[in-house]
Amino acid sequence: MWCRVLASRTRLLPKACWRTLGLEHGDKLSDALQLTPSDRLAHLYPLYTLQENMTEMLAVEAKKDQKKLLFVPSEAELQQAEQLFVEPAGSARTHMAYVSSAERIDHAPKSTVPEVCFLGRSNVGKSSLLRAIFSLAPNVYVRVSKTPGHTKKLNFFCVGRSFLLVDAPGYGYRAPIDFTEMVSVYLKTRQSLKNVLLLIDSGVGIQPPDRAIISALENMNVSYTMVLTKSDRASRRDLFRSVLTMQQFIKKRTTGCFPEPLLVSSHTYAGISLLRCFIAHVTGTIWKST
Ligand SMILES: Nc1nc2c(ncn2[C@@H]2O[C@H](COP(=O)(O)OP(=O)(O)OP(=O)(O)O)[C@@H](O)[C@H]2O)c(=O)[nH]1
Ligand SMILES: [Mg+2]
Repeated sequence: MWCRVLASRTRLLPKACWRTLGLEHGDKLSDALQLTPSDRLAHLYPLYTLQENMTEMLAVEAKKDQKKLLFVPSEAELQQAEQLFVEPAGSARTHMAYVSSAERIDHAPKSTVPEVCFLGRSNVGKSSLLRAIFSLAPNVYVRVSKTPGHTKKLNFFCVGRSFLLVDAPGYGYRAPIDFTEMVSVYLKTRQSLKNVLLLIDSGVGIQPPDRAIISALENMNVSYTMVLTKSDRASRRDLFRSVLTMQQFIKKRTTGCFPEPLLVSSHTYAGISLLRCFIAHVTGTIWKST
């Protein structure tokens, strides 16, 4: 009962509630498909639902900025992407795994497959997001910590032979001393890097260190995508404000940024299926038909 009240209020289910509802994890698409249509929509396409429900709150000016969402794959496409992140039954070799860590680019694994890097301020939730993405592969362990500055190296993870995902150290507070050298050389020279997911805390918004990284990415002509994290912590009103501010920032201040932010929670798994599909899309592993 508590879960249902909470769900109808926030439309985002806390992780613990999945079990109470008789669902196993909450990170699987099949679990989300058992939710009521509106909860399912909120879980799978958080930005879409947020925009739909908040239209009345918008001032006329802001309404002009409302546009049709660009990345809305079908549930079948979400399912296809999810399969990439599941260990195939009976497979002799490990499909998904931690590969290695690098302090310098010459320690990085060979760049033979497309790659996506998770970048953002210390504590924004990079490692947690990778952990949520790999939640269907129990053999992959991604370290998460409450202490900012926990990740010190570039950590590489493979998803079959399809692509690599890279967990980067955070910038800003307690960043590694050699952060700029390590990460900027990586961003400049890594041929296989297809997209940087730039994580921004949805309750905090873009901060001065983020602006510095955004201008570096723009100068280096690196394609990147804004990902608003920790959506479970902010109210719907604040989330909506963050999304709107972000959309306006992307439109006015960027050229290399994907024109639509993604909204995720690594705790409730809201938006995780969509993010998996986005990664599969930018790495060219599956093609979105719509
Ligand atoms: N409520 C909530 N907390 C989160 C979420 N994602 C991460 N956190 C918390 O934020 C803290 C930092 O998470 P990490 O994933 O280690 O952050 P990071 O960006 O990898 O941090 P560094 O490696 O230090 O740069 C941890 O206490 C997480 O539990 C989320 O979606 N919701
Ligand atoms: Mg980390």
